[in-house]
Amino acid sequence: MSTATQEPKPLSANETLKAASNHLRGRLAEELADTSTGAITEDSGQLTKFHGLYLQDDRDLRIALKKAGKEKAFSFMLRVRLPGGRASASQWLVLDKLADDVASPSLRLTTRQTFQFHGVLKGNVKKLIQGMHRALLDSIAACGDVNRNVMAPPNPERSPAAQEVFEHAKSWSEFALPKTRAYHEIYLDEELVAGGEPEREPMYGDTYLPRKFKTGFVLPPSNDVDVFSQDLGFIAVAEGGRLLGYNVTAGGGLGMSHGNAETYPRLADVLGFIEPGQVNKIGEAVITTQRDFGDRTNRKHARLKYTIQDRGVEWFKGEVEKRSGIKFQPARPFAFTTIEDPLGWHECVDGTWFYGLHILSGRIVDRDGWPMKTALREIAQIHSGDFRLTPSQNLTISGVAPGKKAEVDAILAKHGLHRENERSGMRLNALSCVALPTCGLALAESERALPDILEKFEAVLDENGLRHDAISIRVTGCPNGCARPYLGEIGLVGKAPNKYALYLGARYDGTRLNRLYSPSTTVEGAVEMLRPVIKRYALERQNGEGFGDFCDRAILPADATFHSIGTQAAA
Ligand code: SRM
Ligand code: SF4
Repeated sequence: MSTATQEPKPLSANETLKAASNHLRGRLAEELADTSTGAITEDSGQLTKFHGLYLQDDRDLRIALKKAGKEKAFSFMLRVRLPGGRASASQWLVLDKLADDVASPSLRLTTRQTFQFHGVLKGNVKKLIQGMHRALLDSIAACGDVNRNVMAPPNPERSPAAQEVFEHAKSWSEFALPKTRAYHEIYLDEELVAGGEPEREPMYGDTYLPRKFKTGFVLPPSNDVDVFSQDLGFIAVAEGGRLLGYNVTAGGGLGMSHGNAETYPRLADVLGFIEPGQVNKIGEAVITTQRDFGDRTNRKHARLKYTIQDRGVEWFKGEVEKRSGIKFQPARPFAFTTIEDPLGWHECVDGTWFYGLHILSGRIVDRDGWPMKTALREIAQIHSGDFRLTPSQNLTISGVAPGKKAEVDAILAKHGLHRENERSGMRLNALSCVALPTCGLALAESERALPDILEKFEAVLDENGLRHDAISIRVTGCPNGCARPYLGEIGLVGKAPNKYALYLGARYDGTRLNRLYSPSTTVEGAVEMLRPVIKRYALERQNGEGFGDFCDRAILPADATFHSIGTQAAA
C-alpha cells in the first residue's frame, strides 16, 4: 500500500488569471486603447468574455493574410445580455444602426435568445457598448464563468402564469449579475471611486465560477428552452393559469470533445419542487455549491454536470438544501409535448397579438431577394410593442394592437417575406450554430452549410410525402453543442471540413438525447444514409410517432450509446 499523499492538481490557468484580474479588469483598458494591433492578449481575451466580448478573426482570410505577412483580420464578437430575449422597438432600431455603423453589419439571433454582433473592430468596441448603454442594454456576463443570459418563454402574455415566469427569470438574471464595476469603468468611462469600499463579489467570490453557467425557465407543455440542457432549470407548475411553483433541475450541459469519453452531454436531474418566492435563494445555493465544489483544475471537467455526475445527485440536493435553508418538496408531475415556436399571428390574454417569424439560423441581414434587416427595421419604425427572440433563433413581433396587424403584414409582403413560415417542417425546425468564418473553434461549416443541407434533405422528404412533418435537425461546426445538436432528432456535429458525426433518435420535446449513428460522414453521405430511414419512417411509423422516436425504436441498435457515460433525462 502506498503511503505517498497525492499532490493537489494545479489550478487551471484561467483560475490564476481571474484571481489576479482585480475583478475582471486586468490590463484591458490599456490593451483596448493600443492601436498598434487589432488584437488583445490571450489573457485579456479570457477576461473580455465576462463583458460579453470575444476576440475572433475572419478565418476565410487567414491563409491569404499569412502569405502576405499580415496580421490576422481581428475583430470582436459582442453578445448582448437580454433575459427572456426581449427588446423594445426603439432598442431594435439602435441595435440595427449599431450593426451598420460599427459591426459586420448583420445581427445574429442566438440559441439563447439574444443578439450577437460580429466584426467589431477594436476601435469600435467602446462605441458599440456606449451606444447600447444609451438604449439601456448591456453585455455584462453574456459570456464568461458566470450565470449567462437567462432563457424564458418569449411571449408571457399568453397566460398570467407565463408572465410570472418571465418576471422570475428577469429577477434571477439581475440577482446573479457579477457586482464588479469593471465593465462600467473600461467601456463606459465610469470613474473609479478613490478610497471607496473594496469591491466584493458576495456570491461568486474573487475567482467567479469554475466554468460557464446557464439557466432556463420553462412553462410546459412547450420545452422551448431545452430545459434539460441547462445547468439550472425551473419548470413552472401552473394550475388554472396560476403559478404554483417550480420543479428545479440541475446538471444539464451539452459540450463534449470528439474522442474524449470523459466529456459528454448530460441531461439535468429533477431535484424537487419549490415555491415561486424561493427561486433566487435556490439559484444562489446551486451557484455557490458549484463555486465551491466544481473542478477548477480542468476546464473540460468543470461544468456543474460533472460535479453532479461525480458526487451524486442526492449529495448535491442535500448541499443545496443546507445552503438555502429550503427543503425540496417532491417533484410535481409535468409533461412536455413540443419545442416548437408558435409562428404566425397569436392573440394574447391582454388583447395584443404577436407574429412569430421564422428566420433561418437567426441571421438578420439583407440578401438579394431577402431584405430581412430592412423589413424588420421598417416594422420597428411603426411598432409600439417589442420584439422577442426565441430559443430556436426565431423572432416574434409582440405587443401588436389588433389595428396594427395589417401594417406588419404589409411590410413583410412588400419585401416578399410574408411566406417565410410556410417552409418545410424540417426547415422550420432547423438550428445551426455560427461556425465559420467567425468561430475560432469550428472544425466544419454549419450556418453557411445549412441551406444546402436542408435542400438535400427536403428532396428526400418530398419523395416520401413528409415535407410538412416537423422533424428537428441541428447542425454544429464542432462538438461544443451550441445549436444543442444532441437534442435534435437528427444531429450533425462537425469534425473536419465536410465531415460530421451523425446522431439520431432524440425525442422531439427535448427529454431524451440522441445517439451516435455514424461517427463520420459527409453531408451527402448523411443524406444517403438517411434516405432509407426516412422512407421506412413514412411507411412504418406508428400513429403520431415522431422521427426521433421512430429512430430510437426501429433504427438504432439496442446497444447504441451516446458515450460510455451519457445519462438520460430523469423526467
Ligand atoms: Fe456556444 C463556445 C456560439 C450557445 C456550448 N459558442 C462558443 C463560442 C463563443 C466560440 C469560442 O469560445 O470561441 C461561439 C461563438 C461563435 C461565433 O462566431 O459567434 C459560440 N454558442 C454560440 C451561439 C451564438 C450559437 C448560435 O448559433 O446561436 C450561442 C450563443 C448563446 C448565447 O446567446 O449565450 C451558443 N453554446 C451554446 C449552447 C446552447 C445553449 O446554451 O443553450 C451550448 C451547449 C450547452 C452547454 O453549454 O452545455 C454551447 N459554446 C459551447 C461550448 C462548450 C461548453 C462545454 O461545456 O464544453 C463552447 C466552448 C467552451 O466553452 O469552451 C462554446
Ligand atoms: Fe463554434 Fe462549435 Fe459553437 Fe459551432 S458549436 S459556434 S463551431 S464552438
